[in-house]
Amino acid sequence: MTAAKRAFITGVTGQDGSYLAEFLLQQGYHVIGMVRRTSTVNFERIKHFQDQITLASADLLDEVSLISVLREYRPDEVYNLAAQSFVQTSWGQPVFTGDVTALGVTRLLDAIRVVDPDMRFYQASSSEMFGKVREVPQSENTPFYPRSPYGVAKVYGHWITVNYRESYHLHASSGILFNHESERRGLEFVTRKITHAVARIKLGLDHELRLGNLDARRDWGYAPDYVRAMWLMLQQDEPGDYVVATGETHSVREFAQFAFEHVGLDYRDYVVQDERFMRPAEVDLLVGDRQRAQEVLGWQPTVSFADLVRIMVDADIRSLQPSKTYVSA
Ligand code: NAP
Ligand code: F7E
Repeated sequence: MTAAKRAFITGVTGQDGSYLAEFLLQQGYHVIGMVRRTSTVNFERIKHFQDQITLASADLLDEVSLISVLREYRPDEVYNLAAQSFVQTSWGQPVFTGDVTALGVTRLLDAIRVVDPDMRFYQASSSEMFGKVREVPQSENTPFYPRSPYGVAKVYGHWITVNYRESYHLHASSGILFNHESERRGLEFVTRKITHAVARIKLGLDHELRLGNLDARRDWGYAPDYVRAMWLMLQQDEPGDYVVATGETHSVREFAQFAFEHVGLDYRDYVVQDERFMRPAEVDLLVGDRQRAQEVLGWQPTVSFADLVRIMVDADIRSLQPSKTYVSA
């Protein structure tokens, strides 16, 4: 009997890390999830399968900690999903964002190089690298023009991955993933902010939703589909870069409209525009060309935009229902 493959995931407590860990468990992997020290436990997204994975303590800011955990667990595959991932915060904390989201990638790649260069590596690159887009739709060949410290940090992470692949012959791949959402999305991101507010308004717990730019357009998919693409990249004989996207674009306004309509409400009665949520520099339009991922990896999305909105609104209503009962009692 062959031993189970070992996968090491940074960012396992995040949206994508939690779905990827579940996916890899289903594939028979031994999953090692890297967690950083926090004053309170932050395992909300992984608690339902926490007993099936190994947790390893380390931080992307600390290279020695990365070398130690890789030495201890000797994974076959390393998925780097950890980051300061909220674009808005990256203007307030640009140096910190660069340290984690950009230099953190070098620390992890170097740790692999030192411990065992045969480990396969996945870097969570982002459509934010396209920023002020040079062409529509965006593919692997579209030049980057990032519009935030986060986007700039991701461009660094992307190129250092390419550089270590070419310098040290690592099996290092970069997934240029467009926005992907779910019921596990952080509450600060616009989709979840909307669906959570819609649920609260429907249940009588709130009366308005304050948003920034309603005209920004994004290519939104469903996160569980996207973690499958990460895994497929590391199963290829050759490493590479892949755009992962639905190929459809919708505005924030349309997302809000669909979400309110799903519960029989009109978004115009509740959405208020608020300068506080506007960005110093905006990414106006993202839409990805996934041809390469479809042809080489055989990947395509399974959840439509309308279904994504419905899944998220329904999940938020379910999660808030007990508090409604409590409030109205
Ligand atoms: P997320 O929910 O914000 O999760 C980020 C994860 O990174 C969390 O587990 C967090 O740990 C961890 N982390 C942050 N700083 C760390 C550090 N210094 N050391 C170790 N761990 C650290 O992000 P996500 O949406 O799952 O995204 C996953 C990755 O894909 C990120 O790199 C993101 O930038 C990138 N990405 C996301 C999208 C998208 O649409 N979701 C699209 C393209 C690329 P704590 O729980 O302790 O905070
Ligand atoms: O914003 C607009 C905002 O914060 C989407 C991250 O996962 O995807 C994500 O980055 C759009 C922007 O995601 C509000 O101005 C309007 O145009 O949900 P978001 P993001 O910035 O696209 C990429 C691919 C990543 O890699 C990132 O890690 O929505 N918007 N009003 C708002 N955004 C927020 N957050 N809040 C608002 O009130």
